Amino acid sequence: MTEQEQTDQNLAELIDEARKVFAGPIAFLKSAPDLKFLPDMAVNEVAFAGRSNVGKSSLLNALTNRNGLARTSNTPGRTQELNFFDVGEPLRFRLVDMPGYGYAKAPKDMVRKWRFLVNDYLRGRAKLKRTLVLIDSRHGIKDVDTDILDMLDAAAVSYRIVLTKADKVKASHLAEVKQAVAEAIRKRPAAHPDIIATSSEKGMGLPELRAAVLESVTQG
Ligand SMILES: Nc1nc2c(ncn2[C@@H]2O[C@H](COP(=O)(O)OP(=O)(O)O)[C@@H](O)[C@H]2O)c(=O)[nH]1
Ligand SMILES: [Mg+2]
Repeated sequence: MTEQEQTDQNLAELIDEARKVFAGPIAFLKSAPDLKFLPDMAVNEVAFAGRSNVGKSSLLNALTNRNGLARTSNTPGRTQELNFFDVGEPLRFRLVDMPGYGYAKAPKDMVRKWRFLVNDYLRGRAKLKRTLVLIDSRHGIKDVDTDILDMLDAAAVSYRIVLTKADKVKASHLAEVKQAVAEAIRKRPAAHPDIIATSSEKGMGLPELRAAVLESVTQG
């Protein structure tokens, strides 16, 4: 087998295992409105972050094939707490749904809140292996996203960009946004270089994202 064939086979196996893990038991554990309510650090964690309305709840539901796992809503800015979900039985890892930021009616407050979150939760959480930062495929990285990426870099919190709602743009536009985002994160120290484009509506990129989540929690 060539090296490339080996790499392809490993990825295919990871994707297959990730599919099974995400099809298995996943349960809401708890909401933490405040950092003193955080659960124990029993297993590794992956956090989901992004602007309000970016499609975070939809993506969590699509990844886990569960419609009501994370509440989707058309009222942005409502989720204010950290929501923890247990994956696997026995427990393998946790997904963490973070509050949306950049809600139009209170951008300053949200950014301030995020500064606390990054510094107190994300930076101090030894079991947090990666934060997925969701970016809308139609808009690319906005100023408020840049503020969050700056905080993550400063706090040395490993993150990876996930494009959402890819079905809403033409393939040519998606390629341009991907290129622009790749360029924007190239020199960012805590950014993973690979970007995954997804659509919760059409299922695009979901097998790859499940694999990326599994990979990040499996290391160390
Ligand atoms: N076309 C399309 N719409 C989406 C997708 N993901 C989310 N949406 C829509 O975007 C809006 C916000 O989604 P939601 O998951 O509640 O965003 P959140 O605020 O980040 O949790 C809702 O109206 C969703 O139906 C997607 O992949 N494709
Ligand atoms: Mg939501």
